[in-house]
Amino acid sequence: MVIKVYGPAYASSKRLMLCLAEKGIEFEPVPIDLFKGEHKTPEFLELQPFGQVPVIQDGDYTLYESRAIIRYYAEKYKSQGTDLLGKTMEERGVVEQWVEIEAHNYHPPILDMTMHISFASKLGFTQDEKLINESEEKLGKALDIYEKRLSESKYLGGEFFSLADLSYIPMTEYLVGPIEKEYMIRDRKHVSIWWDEISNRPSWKKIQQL
Ligand SMILES: N[C@@H](CCC(=O)N[C@@H](CS)C(=O)NCC(=O)O)C(=O)O
Repeated sequence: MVIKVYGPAYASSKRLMLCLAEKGIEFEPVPIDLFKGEHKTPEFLELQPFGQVPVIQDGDYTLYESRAIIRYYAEKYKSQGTDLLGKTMEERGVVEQWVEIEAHNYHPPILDMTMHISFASKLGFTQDEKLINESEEKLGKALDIYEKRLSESKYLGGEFFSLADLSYIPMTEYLVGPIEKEYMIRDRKHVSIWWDEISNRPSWKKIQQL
């Protein structure tokens, strides 16, 4: 049975589709238009009561929260495709650490900048310059820590590509693309090399073409 991925156009959904692509798992994207409020219909709320994408349906199994979904498939298909978790419990711990850091220290400032730089006029709210500047400052501090980490190991989780790196790709794409802050990556030598490495993976090229 092919896995259905609801809301493929958005960053959090791309995170999980990237995981499926690395694992060589087939999926079917099901478009959900947030601008038309399709995530708040009674049918969608049956699937995801918080009214957010992504959601997956795998047969009669339904799951939401992109990071829960990538952990689920990385474990379920551990020996298929790219091993995204590490070989030992200790490697796994480090991978999980950087996935958590992405969720709490990286995604939120980029989301705030994206909303206020790219979507304020479309969604009808006033762009908040103060929030944009504060978010950039927060993100800069996080990136300085990544720079140090990546001067010590090739990838965030260690010497192997893992969920720790994969989980950063969709939001970094916003940063270097629509919100035009690529200098935040390029000003940091090791972060810049890491970004070139991970964003050139065939899995990401495939997701970008969807
Ligand atoms: N923690 C959730 C966040 C999901 C999320 O923020 N989804 C956004 C699109 S990327 C969304 O559905 N926004 C619409 C809304 O919150 O009303 C996850 O990782 O799955």
